[in-house]
Amino acid sequence: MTRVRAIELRLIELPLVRPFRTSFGTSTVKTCLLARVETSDAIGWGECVADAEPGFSEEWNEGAWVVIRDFLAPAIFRAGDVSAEGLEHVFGPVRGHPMAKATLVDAVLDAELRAKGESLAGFLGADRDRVACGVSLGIASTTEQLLDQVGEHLDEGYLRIKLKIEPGSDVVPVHAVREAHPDVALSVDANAAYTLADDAVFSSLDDIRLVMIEQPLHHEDLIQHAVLQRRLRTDLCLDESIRSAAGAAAALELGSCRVVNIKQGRVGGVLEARRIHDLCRAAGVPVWCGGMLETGVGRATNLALAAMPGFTLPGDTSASSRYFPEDLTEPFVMAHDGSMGVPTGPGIGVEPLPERLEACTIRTEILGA
Ligand code: NPG
Repeated sequence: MTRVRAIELRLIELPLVRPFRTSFGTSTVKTCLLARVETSDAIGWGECVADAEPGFSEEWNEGAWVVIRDFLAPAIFRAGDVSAEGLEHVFGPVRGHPMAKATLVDAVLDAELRAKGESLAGFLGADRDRVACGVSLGIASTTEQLLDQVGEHLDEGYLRIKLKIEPGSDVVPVHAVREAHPDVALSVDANAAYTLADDAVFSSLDDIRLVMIEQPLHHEDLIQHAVLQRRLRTDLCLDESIRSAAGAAAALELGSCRVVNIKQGRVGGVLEARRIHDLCRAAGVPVWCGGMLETGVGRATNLALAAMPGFTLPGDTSASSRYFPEDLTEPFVMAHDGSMGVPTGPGIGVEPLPERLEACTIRTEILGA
């Protein structure tokens, strides 16, 4: 148990190397919340995966800020001595907001592990020190540009290419990539842009030998995903639909997917992510580590998770250079074999570089007991 003395919240902004377009919008900068918790024993860092707008989920930066400031942080201070494991109970009266909760769960866990000198990967039971990396490419303006980008990333060594799709930009570009690279591990991510009425699109995609089709339908449509999964040979993967271990259990029971994208920041933090990993592993369902364009802080957290035994598919754990001209931490570099080292230091094993942190900070607020 430890006492949280203060929580420093920052809104930070980092330019992206290129705009990232999904079926729900285009980002040119990464803006996110970063929490630095100071406990009686150590400092810990947590990154919130919410975005500037509530497009991917209902949560967004300004909302997460208020939820943390007015509800989650006061609950921690009122509780007195806390542990990362116990925060689920402390946060019980606040419904939902898994991204805001993850920020603090991860930060308190980071502080606990730093105090003990234990790495997050070790704590989670990681069985490898390098993980296989894929890359997620945004919707391109032309198929030619997309093919260039795919070629560039394959040359760098990425082991799986994920293409964002939306109605009107799906079968043609994906087919072109498959023709150019017959043997590449290729997947698509629709970010919930389709309905069951898009049968023609799905049956064409089903012929392209994709590793998976990610989140084709609305995030609440578990039953409809199950209907679609029964129609397709290709595995469906759920992302936005899975917000907790209970949700993952429901999806598996219903047959809504055969693969799960685990983003710890989407499900309330690494402890809930571990529960999802455990239940998928017990069910023989492969999982992989998703990404939300995290800075080095969130990336370090994701890499530790991705080193757990059930993570059998390459994740969206790309190199810092794929996202930012300059990261917030020392950059994460991918080797030419498509693998990236998992941090080994205490906690998440990295910290923001002080000068970078100051340069990227838009706003700071210190919350105290
Ligand atoms: O490599 O971190 C990454 C990006 C992976 O495609 C990716 N993320 O829907 O999974 C997603 C998508 C995303 C990114 C969604 C940012 C919302 C915000």
